[in-house]
Amino acid sequence: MFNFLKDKVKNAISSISSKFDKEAEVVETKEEKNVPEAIQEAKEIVEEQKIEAKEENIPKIGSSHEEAQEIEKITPVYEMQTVKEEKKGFFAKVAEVVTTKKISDSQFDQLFWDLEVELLENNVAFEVIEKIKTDLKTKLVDMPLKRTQVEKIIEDSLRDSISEILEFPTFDLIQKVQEKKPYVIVFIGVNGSGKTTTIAKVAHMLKKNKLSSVLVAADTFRAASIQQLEEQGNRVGVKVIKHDYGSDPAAVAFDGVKYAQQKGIDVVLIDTAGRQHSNTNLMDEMKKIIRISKPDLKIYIGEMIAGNDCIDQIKDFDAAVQIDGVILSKAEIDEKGGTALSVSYVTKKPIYFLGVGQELNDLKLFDKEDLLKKIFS
Ligand SMILES: Nc1nc2c(ncn2[C@@H]2O[C@H](COP(=O)(O)OP(=O)(O)O)[C@@H](O)[C@H]2O)c(=O)[nH]1
Ligand SMILES: [Mg+2]
Repeated sequence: MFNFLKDKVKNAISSISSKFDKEAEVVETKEEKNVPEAIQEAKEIVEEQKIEAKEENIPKIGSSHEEAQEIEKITPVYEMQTVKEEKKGFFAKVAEVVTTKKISDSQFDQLFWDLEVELLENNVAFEVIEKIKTDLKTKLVDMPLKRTQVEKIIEDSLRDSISEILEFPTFDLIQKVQEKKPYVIVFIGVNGSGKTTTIAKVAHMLKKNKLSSVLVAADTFRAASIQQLEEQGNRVGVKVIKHDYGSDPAAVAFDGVKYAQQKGIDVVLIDTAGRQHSNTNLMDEMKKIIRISKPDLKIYIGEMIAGNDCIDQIKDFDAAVQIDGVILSKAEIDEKGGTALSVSYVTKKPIYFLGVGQELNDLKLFDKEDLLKKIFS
């Protein structure tokens, strides 16, 4: 997960850098040198003149020992003279020609292509690529650069873009659920995205933080789902509220909330049936569950491996029931990682957690800094 920058994207960056070197227009600019550089240059001039002086003025004395002594004698004199004579001139002479290279807008598009392909293949959505591209353009196009700078500029720009994309307020579930009692969370998503498993992980996390919870089997669509939630409930050691298979999910949700109120349970976790946004009946049923249970938080569970599909689903569910945030499951089996960027940038929804396995502890807080470190280490 999130190692997409390590290999192929890195290669794409070096390839941009070498193409830049080959294809960019050469720009020669006069550059004023600063004082330390000027002094260094002055010393070099003195050295050159010393050599010239030796060659011109040294009397032809027989032994090399005498010759050396003679050089010793005349050198300081020459050095002083030269410095004196040239002193005024040094600073006038410090403008020197520097060769850099720059690329045009259309050249940039060509060069960026390699990186664009890699990002696309890593599930980075088109909109995100456009942002990365625009950010990078301001740093590369029409800017006179030395070849050695290019790779670093691209990497830094990419890091800044990603950091900006993943910028959302910190989320503290444990603190949040204590704002109200019972705190109601409904989990939404397509079939098999990991809703039931994630609910168990959340219940486990709450339990570890000494908060009680009840699971609600509002997925009455399949008999197996109720059973699956019960198994998870047993695994964590929390109660499951259920009705019969085929009954009204909104009624179960209502009962779950009522149960929590009566028993003083801290958090209600409502499991819902997987549905496709295109299924109007199921979407209406979802809206009913929400109207009745009045959740404090609506979390979309999406699969990291779903890539761009995940984004379209979030957009549609959000249009129907306004999602607060996202948990991306199966992050540990995703080699790419671009989905997180895409979800965050395109849907503007915060990513709360990543599901990183099937065990109860496999729920990791989504941490931007940690992620950036992993990507760019
Ligand atoms: N590897 C991996 N598998 C997961 C993760 N979360 C869920 N799963 C598996 O994905 C499958 C579907 O999960 P489930 O919770 O039943 O999805 P639901 O239909 O949305 O309720 C199950 O086999 C889970 O064990 C995860 O973070 N990593
Ligand atoms: Mg389920």
